[in-house]
Amino acid sequence: RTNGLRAVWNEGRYALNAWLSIGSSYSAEVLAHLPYDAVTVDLQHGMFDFETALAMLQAISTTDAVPLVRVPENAAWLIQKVLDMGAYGVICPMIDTREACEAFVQAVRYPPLGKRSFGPARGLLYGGGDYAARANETVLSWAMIETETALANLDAIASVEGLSGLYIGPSDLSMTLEGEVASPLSPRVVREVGRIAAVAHGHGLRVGTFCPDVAFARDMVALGCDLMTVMNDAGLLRKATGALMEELHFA
Ligand code: 3PY
Ligand code: MG
Repeated sequence: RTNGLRAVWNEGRYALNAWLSIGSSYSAEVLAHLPYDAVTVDLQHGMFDFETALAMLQAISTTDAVPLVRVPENAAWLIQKVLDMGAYGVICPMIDTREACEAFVQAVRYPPLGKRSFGPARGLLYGGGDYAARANETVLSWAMIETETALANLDAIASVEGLSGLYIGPSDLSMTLEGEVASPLSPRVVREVGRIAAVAHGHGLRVGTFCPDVAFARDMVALGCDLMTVMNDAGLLRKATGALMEELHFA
């Protein structure tokens, strides 16, 4: 199976990505049935375990949405496990240096490019018989840029061979640059986000980002962002329910 995100980009569109922080295969299935191009299972801040993540990935693959996973940290065993579960892309938080990025890419890629161990389990069921032969080209690797150190090492990180994209974490960028998560994001953070996008595209990488609100998402479209995550499942539930309560004059 090819990676549907590449087809989206070849059409000149940006991809819309859903973000799952709620550990439920049903809620994963509900969002995956909306016209999202990709759905990400968040094992960093999502409060659930591997078994639940597996069920969520199975639910996502009842649709054409591309299954992605954000791992809790840059550790080869974690990265390989979610790939074996059938993730077609890994988003790795807090990549600060070229060395960290190299270790990340090595965990995602089979030899000779990397050091991933063979045992693709559900990867084969999802990807098909030629999964392993094609994994190095189908599976996406996203390094999250969300610290001041990463901003200083941007070019070195972006030049790692086998990396697919930079994924921006505006909340942690705000924490690192401003000491708080301001809403809307400060001009300094917005400026750095623009710089990350330019460096990524300059290196032939894709740009992904989390968008806390629609206004920021519009700015990101203008910057040529390739993968946009606008709010997460919990935020959307809260927003829709709040809007309903207001409509009912209940609030
Ligand atoms: C951040 O904004 O820091 C994120 O990690 C978003 O997912
Ligand atoms: Mg973050």
